[in-house]
Amino acid sequence: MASPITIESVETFILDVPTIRPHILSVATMQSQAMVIVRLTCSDGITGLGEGTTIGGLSYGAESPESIKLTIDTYIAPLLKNCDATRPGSIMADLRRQIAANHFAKCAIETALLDAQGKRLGVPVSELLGGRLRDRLPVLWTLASGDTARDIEEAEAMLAARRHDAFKLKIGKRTLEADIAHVAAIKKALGDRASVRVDVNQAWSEATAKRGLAMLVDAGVDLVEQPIKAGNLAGMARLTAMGRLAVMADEALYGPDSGFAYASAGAADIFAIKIAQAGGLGAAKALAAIGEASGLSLYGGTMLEGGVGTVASAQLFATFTDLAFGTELFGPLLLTEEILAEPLDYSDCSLGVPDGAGLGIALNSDAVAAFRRDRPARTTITLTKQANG
Ligand code: MUC
Ligand code: MG
Repeated sequence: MASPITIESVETFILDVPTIRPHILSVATMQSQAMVIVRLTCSDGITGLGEGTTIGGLSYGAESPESIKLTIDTYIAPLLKNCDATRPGSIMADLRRQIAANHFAKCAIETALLDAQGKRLGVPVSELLGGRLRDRLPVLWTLASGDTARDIEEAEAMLAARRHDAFKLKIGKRTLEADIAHVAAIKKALGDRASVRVDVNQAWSEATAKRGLAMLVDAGVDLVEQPIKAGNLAGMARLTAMGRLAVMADEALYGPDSGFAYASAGAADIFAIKIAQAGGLGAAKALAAIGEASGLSLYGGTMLEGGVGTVASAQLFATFTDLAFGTELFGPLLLTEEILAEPLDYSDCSLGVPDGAGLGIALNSDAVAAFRRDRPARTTITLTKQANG
């Protein structure tokens, strides 16, 4: 019998890459993004890449870049020793049994396992997940500079370049009146040329949300994302039942169980599917199935991952039947540096899903070396001017 293919090494490192402008959410202002990259090397010489990325350190969720790396190095990597690398499903089932929560870390590992297995079999990851139904995904852009005029200018440039024709606005940090004025001005400027949506990132009380939803409808907004606390399922159900504006659940959906609870309670019209928040690609696929079976619409979400996590998400979203609200897989475009060897294909308001084996991507080693948090410190030599005479 041939000896099994095992995982020989698990390398993790954090990349810190600046954003092209401050990205302002109700929970954090991002000036850079920290991405945990995982590289598995298997005994057949095949490598797999994965990414675990969150937003704003610990301000968005329970895992930070540092904790994702620590979880993988200290707890997951030892469990991968001697595992059969050709069976990603079985490895993930074992990890779920032995490690509670830590969804982002698990997602990074599952992505790397699937990348390696896809390369081994010569098929894209989408084909390991049931098979893709499309080769391109609609992609919106988030306007989050915090300045109305700048956001309109940014949106006009995107429309002119046909890079995006749908925009998500981050609100909830200012007063309701100030937020609505901001949203209404942007929608008025863009008119029917663009779909405008808002994401409150849980910042409103239910009472504010009730007023806010009516005002957003009047402003011409198409949907509201996670207006109130994710834990307030009954409140989300009441807002959804108002039927004024489509309500999307995001932070609430950390896996199939929460999806089932939300769907059964009628607590959303749309599910934002995020591979990391859900606990990996398999868990995200199950979450999407629950949404679809419940008659909800799907939306492809992001944690503003870089190229690796974005492509992993795209490989899964390409298998969805319904993607009525498109995706927000623009993460790499928010960063000043390209960390992939080949930039992704963003054109015609959409992203091309790579069709090479595995994820179909490789890292740009120079960019990785330059942006690794653990790169050797640069030496600054200070020359002191000698006093004359
Ligand atoms: C979120 O809550 O949706 C996704 C796009 C963006 O601008 O922020 C994220 C997080
Ligand atoms: Mg959101």
